[in-house]
Amino acid sequence: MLINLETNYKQQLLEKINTKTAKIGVIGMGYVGLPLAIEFAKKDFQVLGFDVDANKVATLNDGKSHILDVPTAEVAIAKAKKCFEASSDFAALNEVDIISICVPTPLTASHEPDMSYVKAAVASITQHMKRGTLIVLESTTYPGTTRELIADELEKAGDKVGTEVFVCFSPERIDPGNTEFDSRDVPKVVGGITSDCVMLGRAYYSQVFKEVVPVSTTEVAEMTKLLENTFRSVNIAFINEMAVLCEKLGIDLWEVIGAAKTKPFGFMPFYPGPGVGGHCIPLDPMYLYWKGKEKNHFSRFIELAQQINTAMPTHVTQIVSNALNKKQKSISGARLLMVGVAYKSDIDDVRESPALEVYEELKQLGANIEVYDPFVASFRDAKNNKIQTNSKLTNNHDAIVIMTKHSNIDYTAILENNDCIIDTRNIWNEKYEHVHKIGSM
Ligand code: SAJ
Repeated sequence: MLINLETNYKQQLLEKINTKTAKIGVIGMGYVGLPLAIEFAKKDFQVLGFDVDANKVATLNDGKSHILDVPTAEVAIAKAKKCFEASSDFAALNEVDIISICVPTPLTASHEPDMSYVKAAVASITQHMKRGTLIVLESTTYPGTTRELIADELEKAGDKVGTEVFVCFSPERIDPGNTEFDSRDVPKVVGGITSDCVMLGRAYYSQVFKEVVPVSTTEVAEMTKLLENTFRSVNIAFINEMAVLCEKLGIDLWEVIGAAKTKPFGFMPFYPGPGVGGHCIPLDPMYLYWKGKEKNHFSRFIELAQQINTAMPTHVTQIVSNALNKKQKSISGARLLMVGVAYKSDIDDVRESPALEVYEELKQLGANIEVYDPFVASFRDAKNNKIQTNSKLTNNHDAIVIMTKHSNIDYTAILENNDCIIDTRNIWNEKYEHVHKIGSM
Protein backbone atom coordinates (compact mmCIF):
# COMPACT_ATOMS: atom_id res chain seq x y z
CA MET A 1 0.00 0.00 0.00
CA LEU A 2 1.41 3.40 -1.02
CA ILE A 3 1.56 5.62 2.01
CA ASN A 4 0.49 9.06 1.09
CA LEU A 5 3.55 10.89 2.35
CA GLU A 6 2.27 14.23 1.23
CA THR A 7 0.94 15.98 4.35
CA ASN A 8 -2.78 16.41 4.08
CA TYR A 9 -2.97 19.99 5.33
CA LYS A 10 -6.65 20.22 4.42
CA GLN A 11 -7.62 17.28 6.63
CA GLN A 12 -5.38 18.45 9.47
CA LEU A 13 -6.85 21.96 9.46
CA LEU A 14 -10.43 20.70 9.21
CA GLU A 15 -9.79 18.48 12.20
CA LYS A 16 -8.39 21.42 14.19
CA ILE A 17 -11.38 23.61 13.31
CA ASN A 18 -13.92 20.94 14.26
CA THR A 19 -12.16 20.24 17.56
CA LYS A 20 -11.64 23.95 18.27
CA THR A 21 -7.90 23.40 18.58
CA ALA A 22 -7.17 25.65 15.59
CA LYS A 23 -5.33 28.75 16.73
CA ILE A 24 -6.73 31.90 15.11
CA GLY A 25 -4.92 35.11 14.21
CA VAL A 26 -6.83 38.30 13.43
CA ILE A 27 -4.83 41.13 11.86
CA GLY A 28 -6.34 44.54 12.62
CA MET A 29 -7.99 45.18 15.98
CA GLY A 30 -10.55 47.68 14.70
CA TYR A 31 -14.35 47.72 14.45
CA VAL A 32 -14.22 44.55 12.28
CA GLY A 33 -11.26 42.56 13.68
CA LEU A 34 -11.92 42.93 17.39
CA PRO A 35 -15.56 41.76 17.32
CA LEU A 36 -14.51 38.80 15.14
CA ALA A 37 -11.67 37.87 17.51
CA ILE A 38 -13.92 38.07 20.56
CA GLU A 39 -16.65 35.97 18.91
CA PHE A 40 -14.16 33.15 18.30
CA ALA A 41 -12.76 33.53 21.82
CA LYS A 42 -16.32 33.14 23.15
CA LYS A 43 -16.37 29.78 21.34
CA ASP A 44 -13.18 28.82 23.25
CA PHE A 45 -10.80 29.14 20.32
CA GLN A 46 -7.31 30.50 21.08
CA VAL A 47 -7.20 33.89 19.37
CA LEU A 48 -4.24 36.19 18.79
CA GLY A 49 -5.18 39.75 17.84
CA PHE A 50 -2.46 41.54 15.86
CA ASP A 51 -2.19 45.30 15.50
CA VAL A 52 0.58 47.75 14.67
CA ASP A 53 -0.85 50.21 17.22
CA ALA A 54 0.90 49.48 20.53
CA ASN A 55 -1.72 51.49 22.45
CA LYS A 56 -4.55 49.32 21.16
CA VAL A 57 -2.53 46.19 22.01
CA ALA A 58 -1.85 47.47 25.54
CA THR A 59 -5.49 48.42 26.09
CA LEU A 60 -6.66 44.98 24.95
CA ASN A 61 -4.08 43.17 27.07
CA ASP A 62 -5.39 45.19 30.00
CA GLY A 63 -8.71 43.51 29.31
CA LYS A 64 -10.30 46.71 27.98
CA SER A 65 -12.07 47.51 24.69
CA HIS A 66 -11.46 50.58 22.51
CA ILE A 67 -14.37 49.72 20.18
CA LEU A 68 -17.83 51.11 21.07
CA ASP A 69 -19.64 47.93 19.95
CA VAL A 70 -17.37 45.58 21.95
CA PRO A 71 -18.07 45.74 25.70
CA THR A 72 -14.93 45.82 27.83
CA ALA A 73 -16.33 42.92 29.87
CA GLU A 74 -16.17 40.69 26.79
CA VAL A 75 -12.48 41.47 26.29
CA ALA A 76 -11.78 40.92 29.99
CA ILE A 77 -13.54 37.55 29.98
CA ALA A 78 -11.76 36.42 26.81
CA LYS A 79 -8.44 37.38 28.38
CA ALA A 80 -9.26 35.80 31.74
CA LYS A 81 -10.06 32.45 30.14
CA LYS A 82 -6.83 32.73 28.13
CA CYS A 83 -8.65 32.66 24.79
CA PHE A 84 -7.51 36.08 23.66
CA GLU A 85 -4.21 37.90 23.55
CA ALA A 86 -3.18 41.00 21.59
CA SER A 87 0.25 41.45 20.05
CA SER A 88 2.32 43.68 17.79
CA ASP A 89 4.80 40.87 17.15
CA PHE A 90 3.81 39.58 13.70
CA ALA A 91 6.40 36.78 13.97
CA ALA A 92 3.77 35.06 16.11
CA LEU A 93 1.80 34.49 12.90
CA ASN A 94 3.74 31.22 12.66
CA GLU A 95 1.78 30.00 15.69
CA VAL A 96 -1.65 30.30 14.11
CA ASP A 97 -3.58 27.98 11.81
CA ILE A 98 -6.03 30.57 10.46
CA ILE A 99 -5.53 34.27 9.71
CA SER A 100 -8.33 36.79 9.16
CA ILE A 101 -7.12 40.08 7.66
CA CYS A 102 -9.27 42.98 8.89
CA VAL A 103 -7.21 46.05 8.00
CA PRO A 104 -8.38 49.35 6.48
CA THR A 105 -8.81 49.70 2.72
CA PRO A 106 -9.18 53.47 2.35
CA LEU A 107 -9.00 55.52 -0.83
CA THR A 108 -6.09 57.78 -1.73
CA ALA A 109 -6.64 61.53 -2.23
CA SER A 110 -7.16 60.78 -5.94
CA HIS A 111 -9.91 58.26 -5.09
CA GLU A 112 -7.76 55.23 -5.95
CA PRO A 113 -7.71 52.12 -3.71
CA ASP A 114 -5.03 52.32 -1.04
CA MET A 115 -3.94 48.70 -0.60
CA SER A 116 -0.91 49.53 1.55
CA TYR A 117 -2.42 48.06 4.73
CA VAL A 118 -3.40 44.82 2.97
CA LYS A 119 0.03 44.55 1.35
CA ALA A 120 1.76 45.09 4.71
CA ALA A 121 -0.36 42.36 6.29
CA VAL A 122 0.34 39.97 3.40
CA ALA A 123 4.08 40.66 3.66
CA SER A 124 4.01 39.72 7.35
CA ILE A 125 1.99 36.61 6.57
CA THR A 126 4.25 35.35 3.78
CA GLN A 127 7.25 36.01 6.03
CA HIS A 128 5.99 34.16 9.10
CA MET A 129 3.06 31.85 8.40
CA LYS A 130 3.40 28.07 8.56
CA ARG A 131 2.31 25.65 5.82
CA GLY A 132 -1.33 24.57 6.01
CA THR A 133 -2.65 27.98 7.09
CA LEU A 134 -6.04 29.32 5.98
CA ILE A 135 -5.91 33.02 5.12
CA VAL A 136 -9.13 35.05 4.81
CA LEU A 137 -9.26 38.66 3.64
CA GLU A 138 -12.25 40.53 5.13
CA SER A 139 -11.43 44.10 4.17
CA THR A 140 -13.71 45.57 1.51
CA THR A 141 -11.89 45.74 -1.82
CA TYR A 142 -12.13 45.52 -5.62
CA PRO A 143 -12.76 42.15 -7.31
CA GLY A 144 -9.45 40.33 -7.91
CA THR A 145 -7.59 41.66 -4.85
CA THR A 146 -7.46 38.35 -2.95
CA ARG A 147 -6.21 36.43 -5.98
CA GLU A 148 -3.66 39.05 -7.06
CA LEU A 149 -2.33 40.31 -3.72
CA ILE A 150 -2.57 37.12 -1.65
CA ALA A 151 -2.89 33.88 -3.65
CA ASP A 152 -0.43 34.89 -6.38
CA GLU A 153 2.06 36.15 -3.76
CA LEU A 154 1.89 32.87 -1.87
CA GLU A 155 2.39 30.87 -5.06
CA LYS A 156 5.44 33.03 -5.85
CA ALA A 157 6.76 32.18 -2.36
CA GLY A 158 6.43 28.50 -3.28
CA ASP A 159 3.21 27.62 -1.45
CA LYS A 160 0.62 25.71 -3.46
CA VAL A 161 -2.73 27.43 -2.90
CA GLY A 162 -5.45 24.84 -2.29
CA THR A 163 -3.18 22.12 -0.91
CA GLU A 164 -0.38 23.69 1.18
CA VAL A 165 -2.11 26.98 1.97
CA PHE A 166 -5.74 28.04 1.67
CA VAL A 167 -7.09 31.45 0.63
CA CYS A 168 -10.59 32.95 0.93
CA PHE A 169 -12.39 36.27 0.86
CA SER A 170 -15.26 36.97 3.23
CA PRO A 171 -16.83 40.45 3.32
CA GLU A 172 -17.29 42.01 6.74
CA ARG A 173 -20.91 42.88 7.43
CA ILE A 174 -20.42 44.71 10.70
CA ASP A 175 -22.94 47.49 11.12
CA PRO A 176 -21.60 49.96 13.71
CA GLY A 177 -24.20 50.86 16.33
CA ASN A 178 -26.79 48.39 15.05
CA THR A 179 -28.41 46.85 18.13
CA GLU A 180 -31.08 45.04 16.09
CA PHE A 181 -28.76 42.49 14.49
CA ASP A 182 -26.10 40.54 16.42
CA SER A 183 -23.15 40.08 14.05
CA ARG A 184 -23.50 36.27 14.39
CA ASP A 185 -27.04 36.49 13.00
CA VAL A 186 -25.87 38.17 9.82
CA PRO A 187 -25.17 35.53 7.13
CA LYS A 188 -21.45 35.30 6.32
CA VAL A 189 -20.51 35.06 2.64
CA VAL A 190 -17.24 33.27 1.88
CA GLY A 191 -15.51 32.58 -1.46
CA GLY A 192 -12.24 30.76 -2.09
CA ILE A 193 -9.47 30.29 -4.65
CA THR A 194 -10.31 26.58 -4.79
CA SER A 195 -13.25 24.46 -3.62
CA ASP A 196 -11.17 23.11 -0.73
CA CYS A 197 -10.46 26.72 0.31
CA VAL A 198 -14.20 27.41 0.32
CA MET A 199 -14.83 24.22 2.32
CA LEU A 200 -12.34 25.27 4.99
CA GLY A 201 -13.59 28.87 5.05
CA ARG A 202 -17.11 27.57 5.51
CA ALA A 203 -16.03 25.25 8.36
CA TYR A 204 -14.15 28.13 10.02
CA TYR A 205 -16.98 30.66 9.97
CA SER A 206 -19.65 28.07 10.80
CA GLN A 207 -18.12 27.91 14.26
CA VAL A 208 -19.42 31.45 14.98
CA PHE A 209 -21.97 32.53 12.34
CA LYS A 210 -25.44 31.01 12.27
CA GLU A 211 -25.46 31.01 8.46
CA VAL A 212 -22.49 30.78 6.11
CA VAL A 213 -23.05 31.43 2.39
CA PRO A 214 -20.33 29.75 0.29
CA VAL A 215 -19.73 31.19 -3.18
CA SER A 216 -17.50 29.78 -5.93
CA THR A 217 -14.67 32.32 -6.09
CA THR A 218 -13.07 35.14 -4.14
CA GLU A 219 -14.17 37.56 -6.89
CA VAL A 220 -17.84 36.66 -6.35
CA ALA A 221 -17.42 37.30 -2.61
CA GLU A 222 -15.59 40.59 -3.19
CA MET A 223 -18.25 41.73 -5.66
CA THR A 224 -21.08 40.74 -3.27
CA LYS A 225 -19.97 43.33 -0.75
CA LEU A 226 -19.53 46.03 -3.40
CA LEU A 227 -22.96 45.29 -4.86
CA GLU A 228 -24.56 45.63 -1.40
CA ASN A 229 -23.00 48.99 -0.70
CA THR A 230 -23.19 50.43 -4.21
CA PHE A 231 -26.88 49.55 -4.19
CA ARG A 232 -27.15 51.58 -0.99
CA SER A 233 -25.17 54.56 -2.29
CA VAL A 234 -27.21 54.77 -5.51
CA ASN A 235 -30.53 54.55 -3.67
CA ILE A 236 -29.52 57.15 -1.12
CA ALA A 237 -28.48 59.45 -3.97
CA PHE A 238 -31.81 58.83 -5.70
CA ILE A 239 -33.82 59.83 -2.62
CA ASN A 240 -31.56 62.84 -2.05
CA GLU A 241 -32.36 64.02 -5.56
CA MET A 242 -36.06 63.48 -4.86
CA ALA A 243 -35.59 65.66 -1.75
CA VAL A 244 -34.27 68.58 -3.79
CA LEU A 245 -37.11 68.12 -6.29
CA CYS A 246 -39.81 67.96 -3.59
CA GLU A 247 -38.49 71.13 -1.95
CA LYS A 248 -39.06 72.88 -5.29
CA LEU A 249 -42.51 71.32 -5.63
CA GLY A 250 -43.45 72.22 -2.03
CA ILE A 251 -44.22 68.58 -1.23
CA ASP A 252 -43.11 66.85 1.99
CA LEU A 253 -41.02 63.92 0.69
CA TRP A 254 -40.94 62.34 4.15
CA GLU A 255 -44.74 62.03 4.08
CA VAL A 256 -44.51 60.65 0.53
CA ILE A 257 -41.98 57.98 1.60
CA GLY A 258 -44.22 57.07 4.55
CA ALA A 259 -47.08 56.50 2.13
CA ALA A 260 -44.95 54.68 -0.47
CA LYS A 261 -43.58 52.21 2.04
CA THR A 262 -47.08 50.97 2.84
CA LYS A 263 -46.67 49.05 -0.42
CA PRO A 264 -45.68 45.59 0.88
CA PHE A 265 -43.67 44.70 -2.23
CA GLY A 266 -41.51 46.34 -4.86
CA PHE A 267 -40.48 49.30 -2.75
CA MET A 268 -37.65 49.75 -0.23
CA PRO A 269 -37.50 53.05 1.73
CA PHE A 270 -34.40 55.18 1.77
CA TYR A 271 -34.32 58.60 3.39
CA PRO A 272 -32.88 61.95 2.38
CA GLY A 273 -30.09 63.36 4.50
CA PRO A 274 -27.25 65.89 4.57
CA GLY A 275 -24.97 63.54 2.62
CA VAL A 276 -23.36 60.13 3.08
CA GLY A 277 -20.79 59.47 5.78
CA GLY A 278 -18.94 56.47 7.12
CA HIS A 279 -16.11 54.47 5.65
CA CYS A 280 -18.31 52.06 3.67
CA ILE A 281 -20.94 53.75 1.54
CA PRO A 282 -18.95 56.77 0.33
CA LEU A 283 -15.91 54.63 -0.47
CA ASP A 284 -16.93 51.10 -1.48
CA PRO A 285 -18.57 52.12 -4.80
CA MET A 286 -15.35 53.88 -5.77
CA TYR A 287 -13.51 50.54 -5.58
CA LEU A 288 -15.95 49.13 -8.11
CA TYR A 289 -15.75 52.26 -10.26
CA TRP A 290 -11.95 52.09 -10.25
CA LYS A 291 -11.91 48.41 -11.28
CA GLY A 292 -14.47 49.07 -14.00
CA LYS A 293 -12.28 51.81 -15.47
CA GLU A 294 -9.56 49.19 -16.00
CA LYS A 295 -12.00 47.55 -18.43
CA ASN A 296 -13.00 50.89 -19.92
CA HIS A 297 -16.35 50.73 -18.15
CA PHE A 298 -17.27 54.04 -16.52
CA SER A 299 -20.24 53.34 -14.29
CA ARG A 300 -22.58 56.31 -14.67
CA PHE A 301 -24.73 55.16 -11.74
CA ILE A 302 -21.74 55.23 -9.39
CA GLU A 303 -20.52 58.57 -10.76
CA LEU A 304 -23.94 60.20 -10.50
CA ALA A 305 -24.57 58.84 -7.00
CA GLN A 306 -21.23 60.23 -5.80
CA GLN A 307 -22.00 63.62 -7.39
CA ILE A 308 -25.45 63.88 -5.81
CA ASN A 309 -24.41 62.62 -2.36
CA THR A 310 -21.32 64.82 -2.16
CA ALA A 311 -23.39 67.86 -3.20
CA MET A 312 -25.82 67.46 -0.28
CA PRO A 313 -23.70 69.29 2.35
CA THR A 314 -23.71 72.42 0.15
CA HIS A 315 -27.47 72.01 -0.25
CA VAL A 316 -27.76 72.04 3.56
CA THR A 317 -25.68 75.23 3.71
CA GLN A 318 -28.09 76.80 1.23
CA ILE A 319 -31.05 75.80 3.41
CA VAL A 320 -29.32 77.47 6.41
CA SER A 321 -28.77 80.61 4.36
CA ASN A 322 -32.40 80.74 3.20
CA ALA A 323 -33.68 80.13 6.74
CA LEU A 324 -31.58 82.96 8.22
CA ASN A 325 -32.64 85.18 5.33
CA LYS A 326 -36.26 84.82 6.44
CA LYS A 327 -35.11 86.46 9.73
CA GLN A 328 -33.28 89.17 7.80
CA LYS A 329 -30.03 87.58 8.91
CA SER A 330 -27.09 86.18 7.03
CA ILE A 331 -24.71 83.33 7.78
CA SER A 332 -21.92 85.85 8.26
CA GLY A 333 -21.80 86.68 11.96
CA ALA A 334 -24.66 84.30 12.80
CA ARG A 335 -24.38 82.37 16.09
CA LEU A 336 -25.05 78.79 15.02
CA LEU A 337 -25.17 75.51 16.89
CA MET A 338 -24.63 72.30 14.93
CA VAL A 339 -26.37 69.41 16.69
CA GLY A 340 -24.71 66.11 15.80
CA VAL A 341 -21.44 65.57 13.94
CA ALA A 342 -21.29 61.72 13.86
CA TYR A 343 -22.21 60.32 10.44
CA LYS A 344 -25.22 58.41 11.74
CA SER A 345 -27.31 57.89 14.90
CA ASP A 346 -25.91 56.78 18.22
CA ILE A 347 -22.28 56.23 17.19
CA ASP A 348 -19.09 58.20 17.77
CA ASP A 349 -17.66 57.88 14.24
CA VAL A 350 -17.17 61.09 12.23
CA ARG A 351 -15.33 59.57 9.25
CA GLU A 352 -16.55 61.15 5.99
CA SER A 353 -19.39 62.72 8.01
CA PRO A 354 -21.28 65.32 5.92
CA ALA A 355 -21.49 67.42 9.09
CA LEU A 356 -17.77 68.11 8.79
CA GLU A 357 -18.29 69.57 5.30
CA VAL A 358 -21.25 71.70 6.43
CA TYR A 359 -19.21 72.90 9.42
CA GLU A 360 -16.40 74.06 7.11
CA GLU A 361 -18.74 75.77 4.66
CA LEU A 362 -20.59 77.67 7.39
CA LYS A 363 -17.32 78.73 9.00
CA GLN A 364 -15.96 79.93 5.67
CA LEU A 365 -19.14 82.01 5.23
CA GLY A 366 -18.42 83.75 8.53
CA ALA A 367 -20.65 81.91 10.99
CA ASN A 368 -19.75 81.61 14.67
CA ILE A 369 -20.48 77.91 14.88
CA GLU A 370 -20.40 75.60 17.90
CA VAL A 371 -21.06 71.86 17.88
CA TYR A 372 -22.99 69.69 20.34
CA ASP A 373 -22.79 65.88 19.98
CA PRO A 374 -23.05 63.72 23.12
CA PHE A 375 -21.26 60.87 21.28
CA VAL A 376 -18.35 62.94 19.99
CA ALA A 377 -16.14 64.87 22.46
CA SER A 378 -13.94 66.39 19.76
CA PHE A 379 -13.11 66.17 16.07
CA ARG A 380 -10.53 67.54 13.64
CA ASP A 381 -11.51 70.32 11.24
CA ALA A 382 -10.21 70.64 7.66
CA LYS A 383 -7.01 72.25 8.94
CA ASN A 384 -6.59 69.39 11.45
CA ASN A 385 -7.37 71.68 14.40
CA LYS A 386 -8.92 69.82 17.32
CA ILE A 387 -12.45 71.16 17.83
CA GLN A 388 -14.01 70.44 21.20
CA THR A 389 -17.77 69.90 21.14
CA ASN A 390 -20.02 71.58 23.76
CA SER A 391 -20.53 69.54 26.91
CA LYS A 392 -24.21 70.46 27.04
CA LEU A 393 -27.03 71.52 24.77
CA THR A 394 -27.48 75.29 24.67
CA ASN A 395 -30.37 77.21 23.08
CA ASN A 396 -31.24 80.69 21.79
CA HIS A 397 -28.88 80.57 18.85
CA ASP A 398 -29.59 82.40 15.57
CA ALA A 399 -30.07 78.94 14.06
CA ILE A 400 -29.72 75.30 15.05
CA VAL A 401 -28.46 72.91 12.35
CA ILE A 402 -29.46 69.31 13.18
CA MET A 403 -27.13 66.92 11.34
CA THR A 404 -27.53 63.67 13.30
CA LYS A 405 -30.52 62.12 15.06
CA HIS A 406 -29.06 60.75 18.32
CA SER A 407 -31.49 59.07 20.72
CA ASN A 408 -30.14 60.95 23.76
CA ILE A 409 -30.71 64.55 22.62
CA ASP A 410 -33.63 66.67 23.95
CA TYR A 411 -35.06 67.79 20.61
CA THR A 412 -38.20 69.16 22.32
CA ALA A 413 -36.03 71.65 24.19
CA ILE A 414 -34.47 72.65 20.87
CA LEU A 415 -37.90 73.08 19.25
CA GLU A 416 -39.22 75.21 22.11
CA ASN A 417 -36.13 77.37 22.68
CA ASN A 418 -35.07 78.36 19.18
CA ASP A 419 -36.82 80.27 16.41
CA CYS A 420 -34.81 78.89 13.47
CA ILE A 421 -34.07 75.21 13.10
CA ILE A 422 -32.64 73.36 10.08
CA ASP A 423 -33.66 69.70 10.27
CA THR A 424 -31.72 67.31 7.98
CA ARG A 425 -33.01 64.14 9.73
CA ASN A 426 -36.80 64.50 9.95
CA ILE A 427 -36.71 64.86 13.73
CA TRP A 428 -40.35 66.08 13.62
CA ASN A 429 -43.02 64.75 11.27
CA GLU A 430 -45.25 67.73 12.12
CA LYS A 431 -44.71 70.98 10.22
CA TYR A 432 -43.44 73.98 12.19
CA GLU A 433 -42.95 77.44 10.69
CA HIS A 434 -39.53 77.77 12.34
CA VAL A 435 -38.31 74.31 11.24
CA HIS A 436 -36.76 74.13 7.77
CA LYS A 437 -36.64 70.44 6.85
CA ILE A 438 -34.64 68.89 4.02
CA GLY A 439 -36.96 67.32 1.46
CA SER A 440 -39.88 69.49 2.52
CA MET A 441 -40.20 73.31 2.34
N1 SAJ B 1 -28.02 57.43 4.83
C1 SAJ B 1 -28.95 58.27 4.26
N2 SAJ B 1 -30.16 57.76 3.89
C2 SAJ B 1 -30.46 56.43 4.06
C3 SAJ B 1 -29.49 55.59 4.63
C4 SAJ B 1 -28.29 56.11 5.03
O1 SAJ B 1 -28.72 59.47 4.09
O2 SAJ B 1 -31.57 56.02 3.72
C5 SAJ B 1 -26.71 57.98 5.21
C6 SAJ B 1 -26.42 57.84 6.70
O3 SAJ B 1 -26.90 58.96 7.40
C7 SAJ B 1 -24.90 57.76 6.73
C8 SAJ B 1 -24.56 57.09 5.41
O4 SAJ B 1 -25.70 57.23 4.57
O5 SAJ B 1 -24.32 59.03 6.77
C9 SAJ B 1 -24.23 55.60 5.56
O6 SAJ B 1 -25.28 55.09 6.33
P1 SAJ B 1 -25.50 53.47 6.47
O7 SAJ B 1 -26.82 53.27 7.12
O8 SAJ B 1 -25.25 52.81 5.19
O9 SAJ B 1 -24.43 53.07 7.57
P2 SAJ B 1 -22.96 52.54 7.41
O10 SAJ B 1 -22.11 53.43 6.62
O11 SAJ B 1 -22.53 52.20 8.79
O12 SAJ B 1 -23.15 51.23 6.53
C10 SAJ B 1 -23.14 49.99 7.14
C11 SAJ B 1 -22.82 49.05 6.01
N3 SAJ B 1 -22.44 47.79 6.58
C12 SAJ B 1 -21.41 47.15 6.03
O13 SAJ B 1 -20.79 47.59 5.07
C13 SAJ B 1 -21.06 45.87 6.65
C14 SAJ B 1 -24.01 48.87 5.10
O14 SAJ B 1 -23.76 47.75 4.21
C15 SAJ B 1 -25.26 48.57 5.88
O15 SAJ B 1 -26.35 48.40 4.98
C16 SAJ B 1 -25.50 49.73 6.81
O16 SAJ B 1 -24.40 49.75 7.75
C17 SAJ B 1 -26.80 49.58 7.55
O17 SAJ B 1 -27.75 49.00 6.97
O18 SAJ B 1 -26.88 50.12 8.65
